[in-house]
Amino acid sequence: MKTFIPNQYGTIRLFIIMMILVFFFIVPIVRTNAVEVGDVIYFEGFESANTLKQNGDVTFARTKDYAATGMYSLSVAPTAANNYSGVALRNDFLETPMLPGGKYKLTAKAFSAKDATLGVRVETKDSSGGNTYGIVGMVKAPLAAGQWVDVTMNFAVPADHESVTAIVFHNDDQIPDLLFYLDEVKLEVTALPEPVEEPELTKVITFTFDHKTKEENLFTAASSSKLEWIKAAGIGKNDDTALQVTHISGKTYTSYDNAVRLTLSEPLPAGGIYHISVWFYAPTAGNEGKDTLTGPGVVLNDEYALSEFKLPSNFGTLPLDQWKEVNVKTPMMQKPLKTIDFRLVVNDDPKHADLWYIDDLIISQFGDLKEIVIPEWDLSLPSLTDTYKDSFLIGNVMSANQTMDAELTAMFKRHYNLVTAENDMKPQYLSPAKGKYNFSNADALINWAEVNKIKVHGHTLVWHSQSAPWLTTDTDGKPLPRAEAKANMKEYITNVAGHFQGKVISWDVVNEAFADGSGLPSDWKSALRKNSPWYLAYENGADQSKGESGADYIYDAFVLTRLTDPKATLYYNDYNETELWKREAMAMMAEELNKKWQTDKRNKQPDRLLIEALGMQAHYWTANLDIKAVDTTIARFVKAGVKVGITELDIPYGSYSNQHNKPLTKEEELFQARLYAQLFEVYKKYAANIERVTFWGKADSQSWRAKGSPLLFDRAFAAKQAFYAVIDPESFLHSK
Ligand SMILES: [Ca+2]
Ligand SMILES: [Ca+2]
Repeated sequence: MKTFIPNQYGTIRLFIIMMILVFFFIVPIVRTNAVEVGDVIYFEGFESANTLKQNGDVTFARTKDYAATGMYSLSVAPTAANNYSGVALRNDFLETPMLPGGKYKLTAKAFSAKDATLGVRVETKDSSGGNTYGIVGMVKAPLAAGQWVDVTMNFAVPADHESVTAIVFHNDDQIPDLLFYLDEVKLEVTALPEPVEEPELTKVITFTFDHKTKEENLFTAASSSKLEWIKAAGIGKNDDTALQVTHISGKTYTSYDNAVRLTLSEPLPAGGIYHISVWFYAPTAGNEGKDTLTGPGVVLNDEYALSEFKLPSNFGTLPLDQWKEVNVKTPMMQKPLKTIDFRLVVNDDPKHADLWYIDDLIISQFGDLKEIVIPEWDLSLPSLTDTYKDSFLIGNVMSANQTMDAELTAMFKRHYNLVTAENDMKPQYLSPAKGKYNFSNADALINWAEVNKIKVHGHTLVWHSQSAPWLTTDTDGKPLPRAEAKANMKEYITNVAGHFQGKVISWDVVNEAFADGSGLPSDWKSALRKNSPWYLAYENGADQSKGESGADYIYDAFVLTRLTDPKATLYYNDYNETELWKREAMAMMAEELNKKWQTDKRNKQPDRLLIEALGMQAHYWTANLDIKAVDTTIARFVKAGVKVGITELDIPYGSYSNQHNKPLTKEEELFQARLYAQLFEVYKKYAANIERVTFWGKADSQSWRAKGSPLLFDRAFAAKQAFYAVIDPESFLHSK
């Protein structure tokens, strides 16, 4: 409903000016909460700001290079390493969010200087809280070189879905060096959800901070603050009591350190959605010299790493000397709600109050509890590492923030004796800028591995993707001169491989150096990814008369790593490794560089290879996994004299061009399991040559290719047929 409400406090003069505006320029309107069909709930032309958010690995900025209208558009350069990177219109940043049961029309103008395709998809949480990617809406827009193209997507959000997460503009076809521009992004309501009765709020718990003896065991502060139950006239929101929080001078402002935690005497059950209302207050006195205070907000169950448990998603600010309400709805809790932390969101002193109060906390439950399956690892299953203890190591990925999960840790120790950091050891995280190294996440993971007697594989040192520009590129985005890139590589590898020396058993020294090609190369160098920033920098100043080329970075990377950490096994790692041209290129490279190393003066171990192992990423698809090609590839690598590692194994259902979106049927699960069994038959045959088999993910729900259900364990963490296929491939194939 659109209503015109003149400013009742305005003067007559202001009213006249407003009337002129009404007639000649704009109609000032006050929008009520109600939305109508035809309302535009989002518009971005990038003229004064950008409100689209990062999604995955992407560089994006407002630019004057091109514009569909006005002066500005948004340039977006996503990685080609995955199909989801790009920019997102996040629903939680919309003042009027998209709702289940609603229908919407997205329009945008898109541009690319080269022919390309642009993926646009809707991401939601379905009725059980699982993520969906593109099921609700998906278009693939062809972008003709040099033209602004209209992109339109009409979609309906199913009424049974829990929520809408985002609309994402992404590099669906994983086009290398994709650079596209967006302008005039608009989201319109085309149908409203059927009105639903708001479920009843059941009042669960209230605190007014007038019962110190009852409350002081429930509310605690960590090391940075102290708490006091204050009783003074008018101090509370509606009464004379409030909980006072004082920052202890000199202590950090980091996360929980500076929060107040409520530990519920009885956790609120899983399957519920809860409403939390609480009031915050910060007085001027005690907060002198501060910047604008950021927040406040709450964090559920100590989950500081998960954005969905940090509420509200838009924190805003806390004005001094005014009570401010935080009024949030939790997601459907998959685990019981045990703790709620109250805090000002930022970790830096100027934006965080030193003296603040909370009062009138009310926690209620929305509607009835839903029955949910709480995923649980079954530790009575046969162990993967025990099964393969005489054959090879069995690995999986972890991230630093997962190491706090005791149940996950127990499961990991049971099935895996090797860990690869899914992200924490990638160059962009370890060294975002020259001279800057950040080892804290990686060290947390490595300490966890050490405590649990799990070996660590280092991933990865030299890669064209997810690496900070300082290594290879100048501030104008041009390749550095060869000598400078060489010096940077030396600095990086010496620092990083030096830091982890003795803590990793092996390194992916160079990752994915080959292009996406075809046809047998006569020379492996001709098959390299020529637009890799490392290749370009090494080419910049290469003396061709001495046989130098961009390809030389590979040999340098291996030699530098060997000299820095002589004990580590050195891998070259790549995907599509079973394609004939690529396996040949990989093998030829290993053969040539290993031969070169034999006569290198720096080589103190004449019997040892430089590239000791070739990593087969093994990111397969059920529709076209060719078991024979896997066998042939391993045989070819063995012939090259190197060891083999299966480094990132997963087999989502379907194919790259026909991706699966639904849970697997019994037949589909069996089909996938047979492929796992056949693969492991091959791996066992070559056990003497295979160092390790690493899976890329633990449960289907946690996979980077989750929608194809690619792993051994399902969303409830239950063992799938594929697990039993891996445990005993021969019997499995015989019986099924
Ligand atoms: Ca514009
Ligand atoms: Ca009170």
